[in-house]
Amino acid sequence: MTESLTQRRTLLAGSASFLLLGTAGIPLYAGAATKPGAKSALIVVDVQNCFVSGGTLPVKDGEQVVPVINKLAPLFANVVVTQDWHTAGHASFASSYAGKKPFEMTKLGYGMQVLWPDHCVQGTGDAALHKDLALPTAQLVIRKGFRKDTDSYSAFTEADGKTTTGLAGYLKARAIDEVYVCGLATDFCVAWTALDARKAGFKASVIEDACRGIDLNGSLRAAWANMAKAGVKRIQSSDISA
Ligand code: VGL
Ligand code: ZN
Repeated sequence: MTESLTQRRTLLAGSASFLLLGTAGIPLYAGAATKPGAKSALIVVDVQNCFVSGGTLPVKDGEQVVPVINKLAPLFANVVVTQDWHTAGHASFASSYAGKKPFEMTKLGYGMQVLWPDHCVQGTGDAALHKDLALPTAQLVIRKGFRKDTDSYSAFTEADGKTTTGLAGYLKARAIDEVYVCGLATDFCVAWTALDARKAGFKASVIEDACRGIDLNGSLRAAWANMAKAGVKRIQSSDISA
């Protein structure tokens, strides 16, 4: 056997877990199987009408997460659901500012804010959970972004960086130390939730195929990089077993 072939064999053996490739040759599977336990919670982020086709801030293919999440949820003893839940005239809406358009930025008291189309207004059908989302075992619904002057992508901490939603306290009081995050959108509410979970001391994984992203000016790539740096695991729904 030539030396280069030996080296190649060794290399291949060393990367056995990366051999399942997607259509673009991108690894589909790079993690070990994981089994959620009594201390694990699934956090289902913002699977609401506003973020799917026909909604006010549709995420491309957003509705495709629904069957994936419905299949995952029974594998978890603890399930938490979130809803983006804004007031009318919310500070994150472009329509609240003269001369501002959706997807532009503005500076608010707590820092830079992306301005969005009006979306997920409290009590509207647009803010309701997707009708096919089937989470009969979910135990808590966290609503966020309900203060007119403050956005909240994260399910843990509002955009001012200090006001808590109470979620970390709830999970800790229930001895949960690990969260699996899925839903919409990967690069905003899912990523901010996973990053804040790490800050609050939880182990955190994001289930990639149970999420879809908005991808505004490279935000999806940046979100995955930030999450990797913070120790958030990037996994697939097929990595999770009962
Ligand atoms: C979200 C933008 C604005 C999200 C919420 O759920 O990711 N994105 N509000
Ligand atoms: Zn919002």
